[in-house]
Amino acid sequence: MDPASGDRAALVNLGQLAPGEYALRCAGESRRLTVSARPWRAVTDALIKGLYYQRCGCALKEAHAGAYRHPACHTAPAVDWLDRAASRRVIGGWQDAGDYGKYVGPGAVTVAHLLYAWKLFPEGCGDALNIPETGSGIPDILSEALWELRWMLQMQRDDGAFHHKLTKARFAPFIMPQDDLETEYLMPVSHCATAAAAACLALASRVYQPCDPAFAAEALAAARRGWEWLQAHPDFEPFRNPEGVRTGWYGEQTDLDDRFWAACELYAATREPAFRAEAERLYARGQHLTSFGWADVGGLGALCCLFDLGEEAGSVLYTQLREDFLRQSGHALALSRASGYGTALPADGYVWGSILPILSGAMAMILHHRLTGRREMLEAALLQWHYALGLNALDLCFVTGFGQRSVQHPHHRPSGADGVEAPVPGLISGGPNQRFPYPTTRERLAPDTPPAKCFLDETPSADTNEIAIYWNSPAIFVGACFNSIPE
Ligand code: 9MR
Repeated sequence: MDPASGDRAALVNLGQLAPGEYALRCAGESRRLTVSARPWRAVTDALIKGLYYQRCGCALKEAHAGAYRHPACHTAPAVDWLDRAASRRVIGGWQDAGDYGKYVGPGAVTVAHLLYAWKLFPEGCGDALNIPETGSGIPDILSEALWELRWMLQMQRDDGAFHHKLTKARFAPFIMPQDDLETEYLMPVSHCATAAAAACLALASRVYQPCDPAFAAEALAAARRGWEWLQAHPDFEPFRNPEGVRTGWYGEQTDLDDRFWAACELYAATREPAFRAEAERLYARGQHLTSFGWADVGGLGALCCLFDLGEEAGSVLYTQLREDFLRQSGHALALSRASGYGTALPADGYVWGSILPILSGAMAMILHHRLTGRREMLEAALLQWHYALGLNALDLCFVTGFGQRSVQHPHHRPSGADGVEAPVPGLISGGPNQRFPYPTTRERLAPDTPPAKCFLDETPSADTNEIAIYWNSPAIFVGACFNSIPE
């Protein structure tokens, strides 16, 4: 019994199959199976390319985007929400999700997933993605991340703080990005955005040092200025949408996890003991070391300590943190074992964007395996990847453009407005959401619909079927891992 779906699930062992095409028949239904040694390259590459399709401020040319080409969008100067006389051009970045907003914290997390995917699994990330920079000598995944990083630098205010977001006052209707001409505003700064940007830019300064030293220096200087602002503003103030603003909130209860991540990355980038002391102090406040999402970034700090700094991090940030990490990541395995589909989410865990905790669990188990070699961790992590690709109660591949049954109507403005029948490929849907559905979704589902089936493959359903950059990115991390496992 699978508690989250009410399904009876069974595991069929097909034994060893030679590469080729097969049909699997059961109870009058038939599915094609492709068996190959490297089955996930194309989908992982497409997930990276999916971020290219989210690029803002530039034309997507036919040579790279095919039927999904469009002219440049969002090139007008942005106005400061708090000082309407002030405006400046802020160009680039990725559109966050199905809307055209750009948000610093979620962008920082997305970039971090890409940079760590590349650091840990370079051979798992394709380098022939047909983006404008392909063939430049810089790996495509790093070029794609730079698109966001260069935008992030422009989101910093003179005093070092980062604006929380660059959005309009309201979400656009379902129009193409180039037709979205209303004023974009630099919304107020926030503690969480500043700390996440500082962390991400410090990480980027190390990653890009060999290929773009000028950018690396600029990124580190910006990270330091962000950190100085945080030191001068120790009291956390949650971001709130100003009166009249209805775009994404990304509100948080604390910035301790963001500051922890920033202290770790700044220590890794500079080796200055003050950053380590601050990271140790923040770690002692308690961190969720297996959270890798936009709201809780403790796991990114752990990634930095365990896999970049290693034993150099010292007894607290390595030895003790490692033990803590192994214990916390054991939770994902227990959840996976309790699920009929092996999904590392409890029945009451189907939130908006349930794909995120599921893929976060996969990341935690992958890292656990890397630290200990425990095989069952990797096997359970693989089940989360399978979940994303179709081993789930909806019998649906959540990545657009892949599989025999995949999401067709994501809540994604270009997919809805471009006149092309198929959605933009390589985007992953947030998936079932039982906890905070729209009333309109609730109405369309039977009242006893089990959590793992609270999903509508319908364009208006942002609550179950939106896409987001920070859902693509953990999938890229996980895909890159499984691409690089030796046969
Ligand atoms: O991913 C966010 C999810 O965790 C929240 O529950 C939800 C409602 O506040 O918002 C999600 O983020 C959305 C953001 O606010 C605006 N852009 C689209 C995002 C994905 O749905």
